[in-house]
Amino acid sequence: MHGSSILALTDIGTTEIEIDVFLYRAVFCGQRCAPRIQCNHIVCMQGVMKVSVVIPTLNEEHTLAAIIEGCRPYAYEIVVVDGHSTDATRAVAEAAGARVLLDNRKGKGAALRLAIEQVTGDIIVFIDADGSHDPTDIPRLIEPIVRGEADHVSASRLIGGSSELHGGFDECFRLMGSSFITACINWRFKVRLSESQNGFRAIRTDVARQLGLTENITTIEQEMIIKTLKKGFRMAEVPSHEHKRKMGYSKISVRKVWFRYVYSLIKHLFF
Ligand SMILES: Nc1nc2c(ncn2[C@@H]2O[C@H](COP(=O)(O)OP(=O)(O)OP(=O)(O)O)[C@@H](O)[C@H]2O)c(=O)[nH]1
Ligand SMILES: [Mg+2]
Repeated sequence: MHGSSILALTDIGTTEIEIDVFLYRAVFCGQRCAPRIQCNHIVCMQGVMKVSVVIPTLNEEHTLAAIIEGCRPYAYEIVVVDGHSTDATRAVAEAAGARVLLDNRKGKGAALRLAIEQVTGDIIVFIDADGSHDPTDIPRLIEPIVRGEADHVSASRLIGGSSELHGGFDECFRLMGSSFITACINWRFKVRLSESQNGFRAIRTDVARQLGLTENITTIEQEMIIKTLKKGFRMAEVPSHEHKRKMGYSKISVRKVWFRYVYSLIKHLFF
């Protein structure tokens, strides 16, 4: 039954896709399309969907090329939004064939907001450049959107595991803070998410543009989730393992920004 339900579609635009019409499940054609960055479309019951992968970067020259390579099989376009890196990040991005945008120096949130306005795909996948997220999880991440069951899907390291979130006091504080914020969101919207801070997420482009996002820093992650729920869009989660940052340095100092998380949480939850 399964085999007979697979419909082979060729030459849709510049790509080849096979779609399981019973499961509405897109099968990516990574190897065949790998050399070309703007070739992948996903055919599903909602028509043809294009994935724009957005990678925010700030001095990530060591890990960026591998992330771009990893995302390429799933991406119609790859957009790197750079925070005026002082290393070779932009050169690496350009050499890998990504489209490069410069943010307004206000932070990762402002960078993502800029990209949301600029992408041309139907689904945006946000992924960090430090090697924490696994691009091979992209099909799983977008599947609830492709199946028409969700508008916004967050990867969860709380169900997928993390090699980064445990051990020291900093990690302990982050885990407690992030769990508290998630619990507040769950209580306010009567949902049961496991996490609210993951930088690896997929969202329909039209939905992202309707959210009216305002955060300039990493508080954008919780703002995206809260506004998705507040506006009645459908939120989903999938497990994804969080790896240790492979190279470079963390741009977040919890001690310096924790009050901005609390302020942003109260503001977006209740006002
Ligand atoms: N464009 C842009 N990207 C940024 C900025 N700050 C951080 N980033 C990128 O956003 C992603 C997440 O930043 P990280 O420093 O890894 O933050 P994090 O993953 O929450 O924290 P760690 O767990 O400590 O790594 C990385 O790809 C950064 O390069 C910024 O101001 N502008
Ligand atoms: Mg990181």
